[in-house]
Amino acid sequence: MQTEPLSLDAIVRSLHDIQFVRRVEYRSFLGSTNDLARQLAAEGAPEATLVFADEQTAGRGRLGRAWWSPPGTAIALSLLLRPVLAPVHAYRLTMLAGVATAEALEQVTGLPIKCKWPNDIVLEKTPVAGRQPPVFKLGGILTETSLSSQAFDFAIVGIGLNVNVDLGDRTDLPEATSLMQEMGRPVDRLQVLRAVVGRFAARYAIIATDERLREDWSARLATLGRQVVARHQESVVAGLAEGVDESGALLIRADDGRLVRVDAADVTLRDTRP
Ligand code: BT5
Repeated sequence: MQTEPLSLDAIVRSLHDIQFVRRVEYRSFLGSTNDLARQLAAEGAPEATLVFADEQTAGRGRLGRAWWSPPGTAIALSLLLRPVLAPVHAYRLTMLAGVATAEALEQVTGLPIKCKWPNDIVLEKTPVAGRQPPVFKLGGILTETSLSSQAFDFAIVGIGLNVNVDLGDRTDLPEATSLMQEMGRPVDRLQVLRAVVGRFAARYAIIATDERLREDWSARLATLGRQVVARHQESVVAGLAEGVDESGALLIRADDGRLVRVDAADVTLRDTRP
């Protein structure tokens, strides 16, 4: 397994021709890159400050869930942004990060990378006869925002990716995979980082006007056109995932014909075998 730590120098060098990044903060380990980015935002750090950690000891997912980023093998990064965007469009940041990351991973590995509503980066594998194709999680996105008087004060887009992570011992994460596991060899983390930041920068430059963003994201959503179950707290909606609206909500055609708009939930593919 490749567990080489990176360094500030190596990261800065690999991003040298991507004009977007204005400051890089590298830590060999820290709690959560999103937390450090938030602290830097409060101290006035500029837009496009990149925080990168070789290991996170308290990486976070949504709803206070834990995100595992073991040393020297994963990507854990946060981008501090100060978007000129109406807060109602905040979800565009997660869509953008999803599309950019999927495009970047596909470019580096040639694997067919998909997104999974609302914030996952996944690999879809060949279906077993008669069953929905299995979806394996390669990474996740955690977008956090701070608003003041109807505008963004700042936003933080956190991206966690299993690049060379060995999930062999994590039997509690049966639907997780890594690029190394799928490629059968380690993948250069700097190459992945460079591709992700490059794709993100290109799309972020036009975030307010990018009319293809929702379309490109929808086209990559593993769950669309499939029978799904969306669960959030006590509520369960089952049906056909028909699309996503402008605000990123999932539109599910329930079994009784109603179109239900789902804002926040965990979605699983529904097993429709008799
Ligand atoms: C996510 O949450 O998928 C968002 C993860 C974002 C992580 C990045 S790393 C950089 C930045 N700093 C942070 O502190 N966070 C961001 P969610 O959809 O809630 O999924 C969390 C669930 O994924 C967990 O409850 C586990 O089941 C599973 N999980 C945890 N670690 C995993 C891993 N390394 N690979 C695959 N699945 C994992």
